[in-house]
Amino acid sequence: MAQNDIERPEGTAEDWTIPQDWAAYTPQEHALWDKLFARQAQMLPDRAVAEFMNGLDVLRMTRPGIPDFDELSERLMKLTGWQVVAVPGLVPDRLFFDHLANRRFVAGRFLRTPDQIDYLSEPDIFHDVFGHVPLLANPAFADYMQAYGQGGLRADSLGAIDRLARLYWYTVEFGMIRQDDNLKLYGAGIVSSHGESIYALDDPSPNRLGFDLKRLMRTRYRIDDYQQSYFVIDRFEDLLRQTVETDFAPLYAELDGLPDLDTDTILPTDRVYTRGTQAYAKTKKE
Ligand code: HBI
Ligand code: FE
Repeated sequence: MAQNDIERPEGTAEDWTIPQDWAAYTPQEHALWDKLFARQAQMLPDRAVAEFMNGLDVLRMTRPGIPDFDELSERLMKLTGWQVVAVPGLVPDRLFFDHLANRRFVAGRFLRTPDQIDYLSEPDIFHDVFGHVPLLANPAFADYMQAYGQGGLRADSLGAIDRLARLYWYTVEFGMIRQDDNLKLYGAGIVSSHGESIYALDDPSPNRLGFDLKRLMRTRYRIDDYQQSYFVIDRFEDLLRQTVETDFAPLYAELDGLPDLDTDTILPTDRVYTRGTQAYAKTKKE
């Protein structure tokens, strides 16, 4: 989803960052973070990619309470040169890419309320920090995120942000990976969601297809419900290498001549891990 038409809120810096103001979190908010954390930490060890679990550990995110961005940044800086900075909410695309290109991950500082435990329309601190930050401790993934930011700045000048956003969606947000012959989760949108962490791996509904950069940039996505297709990579290094080595400008031009693909389409050329029944999506249609 392109975010270009939003105005900078009062009290934010030129780059839209704000202080996290860690001391302002209430005991109730820390307790809600702990509850969300415990629920995911219990289920993810068998489901999430080993690098994600390792990130929680090396960043000391397993300690109770909402993490302090300064502490996270200090640890990340030593490991991969990344920082975590607070923003009030969604920021314009160009700025988002610019932060990534400079190894700054922008994170919401607000926490969902108890009645929004399972559904949110804007990324909160649990999604952004629990979901995204652990993998920034992994060198290949950390480099991929920076390369994505640099690619975003170029895509912006080529009018191709919507295409590139699909790459982010199907990797950083909803990506799956093959590890020791099993499918594992790494996308932040999945691992920060209790329901989707189960659905993405166990449910017979969604397609699970091999990652293919060009194919994926033709594929629409759903922002309002569980995904109908997930794309599976073999290793983070592949993602990084393809993103760095591919010249996106001719690719965008080529894609302009091809039709978009629906969220549930399977092509004859797809590497199919699971042919989904789409039963879940069908229950949502009147
Ligand atoms: N802003 N805070 C925030 N978080 C995001 O994930 C985000 C954003 N702005 C734009 C954006 N994502 C996407 O539209 C880009 O990936 C294209
Ligand atoms: Fe996200």
